[in-house]
Amino acid sequence: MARMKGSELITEYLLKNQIPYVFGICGHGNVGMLDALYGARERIKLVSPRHEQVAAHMADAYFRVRHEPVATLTSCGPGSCNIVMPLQVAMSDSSALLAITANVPTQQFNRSPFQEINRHFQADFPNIIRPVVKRSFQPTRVDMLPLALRQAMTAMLSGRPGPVNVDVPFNVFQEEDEVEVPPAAPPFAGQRSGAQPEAIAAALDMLLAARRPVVFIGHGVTLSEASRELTEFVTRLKLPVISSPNGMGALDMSDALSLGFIGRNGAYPANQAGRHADLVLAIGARFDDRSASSWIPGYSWNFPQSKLIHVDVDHDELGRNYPPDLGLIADARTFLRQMLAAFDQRGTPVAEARAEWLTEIAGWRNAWEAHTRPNFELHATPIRPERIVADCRAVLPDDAILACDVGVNHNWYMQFWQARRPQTMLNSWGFSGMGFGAAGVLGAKLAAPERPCVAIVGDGSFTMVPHVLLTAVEYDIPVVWVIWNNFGWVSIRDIQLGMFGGRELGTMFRHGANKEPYNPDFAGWAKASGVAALTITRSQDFKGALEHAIKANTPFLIDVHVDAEVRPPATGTWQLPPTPYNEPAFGKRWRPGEPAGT
Ligand SMILES: Cc1ncc(C[n+]2csc(CCOP(=O)(O)OP(=O)(O)O)c2C)c(N)n1
Ligand SMILES: [Mg+2]
Repeated sequence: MARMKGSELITEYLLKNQIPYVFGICGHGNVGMLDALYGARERIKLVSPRHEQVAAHMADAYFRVRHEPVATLTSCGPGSCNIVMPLQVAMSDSSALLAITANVPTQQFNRSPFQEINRHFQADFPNIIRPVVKRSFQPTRVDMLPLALRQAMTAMLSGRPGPVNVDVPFNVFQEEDEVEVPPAAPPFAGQRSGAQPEAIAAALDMLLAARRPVVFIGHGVTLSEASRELTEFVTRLKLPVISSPNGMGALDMSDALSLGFIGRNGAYPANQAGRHADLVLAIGARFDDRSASSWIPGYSWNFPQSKLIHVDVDHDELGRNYPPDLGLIADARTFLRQMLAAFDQRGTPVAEARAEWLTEIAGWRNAWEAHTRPNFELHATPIRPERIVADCRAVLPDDAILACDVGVNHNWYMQFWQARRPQTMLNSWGFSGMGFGAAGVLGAKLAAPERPCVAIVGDGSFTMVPHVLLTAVEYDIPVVWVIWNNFGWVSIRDIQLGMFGGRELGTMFRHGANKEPYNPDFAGWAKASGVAALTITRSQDFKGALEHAIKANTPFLIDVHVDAEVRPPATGTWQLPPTPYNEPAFGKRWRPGEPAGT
């Protein structure tokens, strides 16, 4: 036991869990915590961006890259309300961060002091944040902190990870008590669950009997760090692999067995294999609407004609969208190890049984390549989207990290990016919070300082968090932002064109009597902030600019003017009932034999 302030105890507990950073913004509510961080400033670093949203996206991205958590710190009231959206981004994609929020002093609860949320209950911030975190704690005395901190850290990192909140009243930071720093939480993925042996045997029976099997991997495989086991398993059993965005790279996507992403903006071979499979083995994937063509049979999947084995650590995901024929509650890596061991014991050869299916898939792949590849070679003004994706792949090393933002720009990367390694492509998939990529790239770079970190950000998304420029300069974080500048919220404009007969309103940026396209001079804006910048209007110039930006090793923005009228080919669908989906106008579904390009 030692006598210490609540804020000192929190700081010591962060350090005990080897948390190197707090991303946070000051306010009168958390100055006590800042004071303790000042005392420990040689051991833990505060990074203070210009908006709380950015702090939480940074923490989320940091975890996705390292699988080690950091904390955020926000003040009472508005400051903490600003992290609701990014917390749900983390929650939807199972990413961990410890959100320390400040509250008003307990002595003033219910008196409606400055910034108290109290119309229904005292110091009610936990009620605001409750749906967007795994758990919220509100210790109201210093002697309640050790238990709350230990439980918070454990809840955040165990099972399916996610954000957790500790809401601390002002006085609890400041008051002292005789307390002990609790033991560190078990490290992330230190405790793993396996499947029942009988279920493993049954899964293997089904896989070996299948004629057209396919594996569908999601973030669960990435989180479980099962890349090696997955690669060995699918290579030995000759299983083609479809990936959700956050599963990308768990199997090197240049591998012949990798079919890419599925759904409206998936790759044709993935949708073809998904809808023609007789057995789908889904591991750590949840069949959300965008990777299941809104669950309409025959587009991406064909359940119940196809059999389903579904493996997940979270029982809530089994059967949410498709009832599995065999459900296994297990950690992905443990499951794969169990399957490999069981396969070794059986010694059944699979090569011939798979030949026909793999040949069929190769045909779909060839048709898709023949359709799409020519556009990757084209130079055009304004720049064709494929060109940006191709040049990024050509320039970036395999371990570079791509922080993707939201919008049609993201659809192109979903469809065509080849992630070579796990945890190198960060996506706000489940919640699609604009600003995730632009802000997250800062957290990614702090997590992997030696690797190039590039954000692909729409012009609309970037203008939601333009102050990220200042944080990169203040903390010397050499990231690259590629602004995918199409002068509008084009993904939403395309919905208006496709589903509402072209009644475009509030989706393009314009000014003046002639309604000319409008955006700020992004490069000028960056330079005014101390960030190096280039504007690219000719596709010939982009590759060199990106190479230059990465070599420069300084915060860098490249404003790239991209053609808003070239749409990614649809190979599945995405529907919003009851609005009719006008296929020809909005993402025409491509079938082989149709001409290249749009
Ligand atoms: C915070 C937030 N607000 C609104 C949306 C809805 N939304 C999804 S995509 C999009 C437009 C994105 O525009 P931009 O970043 O320019 O990308 P583009 O589609 O033009 O490539 C909007 C407004 C969202 N996902 N997140
Ligand atoms: Mg845009």
